[in-house]
Amino acid sequence: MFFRLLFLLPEFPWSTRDPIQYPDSWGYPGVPVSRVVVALWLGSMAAAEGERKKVIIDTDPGIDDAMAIFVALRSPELQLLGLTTTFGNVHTALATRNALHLLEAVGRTDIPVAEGSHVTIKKAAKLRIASFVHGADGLGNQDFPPPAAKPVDQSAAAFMVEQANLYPGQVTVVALGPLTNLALAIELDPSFPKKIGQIIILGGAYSINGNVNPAAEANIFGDPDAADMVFTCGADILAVGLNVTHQVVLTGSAFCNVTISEAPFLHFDTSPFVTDADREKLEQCDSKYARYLCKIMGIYFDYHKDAYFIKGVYLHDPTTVIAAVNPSLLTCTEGVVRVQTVGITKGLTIFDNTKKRYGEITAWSGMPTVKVAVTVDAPAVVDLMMQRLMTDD
Ligand SMILES: [Ca+2]
Repeated sequence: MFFRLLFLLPEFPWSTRDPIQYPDSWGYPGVPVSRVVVALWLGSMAAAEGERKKVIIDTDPGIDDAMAIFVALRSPELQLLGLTTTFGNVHTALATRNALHLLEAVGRTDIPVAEGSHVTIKKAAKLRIASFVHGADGLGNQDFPPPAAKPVDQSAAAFMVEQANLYPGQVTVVALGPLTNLALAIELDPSFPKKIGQIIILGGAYSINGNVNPAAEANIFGDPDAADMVFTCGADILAVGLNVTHQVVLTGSAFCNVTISEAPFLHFDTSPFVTDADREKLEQCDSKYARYLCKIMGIYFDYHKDAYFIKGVYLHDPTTVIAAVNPSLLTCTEGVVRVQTVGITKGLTIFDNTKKRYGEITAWSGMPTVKVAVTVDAPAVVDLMMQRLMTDD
């Protein structure tokens, strides 16, 4: 069928002089090569378009959110359907403003932004805001002017449900903040978990300490009830936790080899840390993405130096987007994740590998399994991010 359609294509003038034709043995004699080349090119373009992963990024920008959004915009593997906003690093209204601003800063106002919930799934308004990590404005205290664009007239949850219905089984939500909007999408449409293609969550700390306190990772801590709903909803879920993202470091100076002694609270092998000066490379290149990020990154480096004693920054959010761009850079295990919603361990993610039959029914028994990332090719993730950010469109 494909080759039959080639006869419908016009012939190039230069090829009519001496058209090269496929031999009869191909079964479709008489098709000029130039037509085949054009057809294959058109076919590959259509295939590339068809194969691009449709992605919604749920985000609370956030310096590493900005990096992650830029990586997504610069990745031909992804088609960014929209940004949805949530509280976390900043309040939701500021997250929306920052999302619109980031798209404006790199000329991508064609991407819609849908504002998410201002409160947790249980309507709590006492939110944890990380101004000490990302600055009071969430973007390195740069006092950027307000964006001209406005969010769409639709909630984040409604946008997610709409896109999942438009493209059943094809949409990936990359969740880079607390999981309230996803939980609201499940409440809005109980069939959402079956209609969404995949949910990739930056959230949890599996067998290591958290980053809010020893128990909890920030995004899960932000709305543990929503997180427990999402983890047990039955969707195809990949969780990328601190055990993985703490291995992926953007280095800060030419002399920033990180050693175990410099990072006493890290419970894993630090050998994957790259030693090149990634920040300097970004500063020296002229892409608009790199220029923007270098403006806002300072406070993020300061925080990591104070909190973790490292001269680099963890690439939490970019690693999670790259899990959508190239899933082969991570390996994962599968089991049931439940979230502690109260007490001193509020926000703790507990993974059951389902290998043991417990003597009694537990809160994990019979629950849907999710994938949890366990290893990452950290240098490859950093390289991919740098490659995407150091060039322009
Ligand atoms: Ca984030």
